Amino acid sequence: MREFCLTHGISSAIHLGDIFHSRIAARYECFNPTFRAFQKFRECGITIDFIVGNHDQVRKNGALTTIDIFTEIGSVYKGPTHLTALGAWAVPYTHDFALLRTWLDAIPSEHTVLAHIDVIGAEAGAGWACEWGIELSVLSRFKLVLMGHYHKRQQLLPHVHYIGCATPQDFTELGSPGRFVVWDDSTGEVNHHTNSAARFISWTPGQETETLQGAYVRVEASPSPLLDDEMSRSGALGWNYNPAKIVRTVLQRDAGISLETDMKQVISSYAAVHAGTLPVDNLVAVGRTLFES
Ligand SMILES: [Mn+2]
Repeated sequence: MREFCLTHGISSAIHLGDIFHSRIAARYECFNPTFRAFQKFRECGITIDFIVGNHDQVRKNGALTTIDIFTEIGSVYKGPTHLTALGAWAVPYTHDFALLRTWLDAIPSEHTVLAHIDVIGAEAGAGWACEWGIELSVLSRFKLVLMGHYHKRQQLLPHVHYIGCATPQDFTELGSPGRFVVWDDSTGEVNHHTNSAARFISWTPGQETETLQGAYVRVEASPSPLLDDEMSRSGALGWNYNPAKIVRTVLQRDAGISLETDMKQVISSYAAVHAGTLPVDNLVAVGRTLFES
């Protein structure tokens, strides 16, 4: 994304929250390259600012965050903040939805809102709609709303978007590429872009192997050393064998293991592998130039 900003003359980037998954601590092998990646924005003359997400908050009141040290690089928005140069407001996460409502009600209608918030009825995880947060109708009066938080790209209204996460985290994001958004703050135009972050894909023996390079792969087959070799040769970052079938096998052997628990183990093992890369989420670039996808 930094390269994209440089080649397209974009001077400002804003992270919409949830840089790391852990609320308490980030592993150094994860933190250091992530911090470095953001530092490079500044070194290239691009401002980079951060809106605090729920995963960035160590406690519910949001006073302490895992990204406090990012203030060395850019602004870290822990409360609603008017970004006067952009005519936009930064709105961080809060668990207190009554407070969130007062924050939003104080923002004039002609403004753009960049936020990390729950919207009732939006798709929070794969296939389940959020039952808490604010009503979508609260957002309809704004000029434009770009939100982080939920990983799936969603357009709730013509001008209200969850932009989609920049780094897919697990197999619930099967086939989905990492994303960012370019918002032209002079025309209001929004363009969605995909990036080169590792994808989670499904693969069946006999299919082309080019897509395996740099991907996390769910192999739709029974485990085999031959397929292990094929995954290694093809450059897959990690793989597993049709987890649903494995779960059924385990259940037959030991009725005490629940399907839910086993699936969580399968998914979290990939999340752990993936944590060694750059789990940056929800980036939005802000510029005065229009681009083609
Ligand atoms: Mn979040």
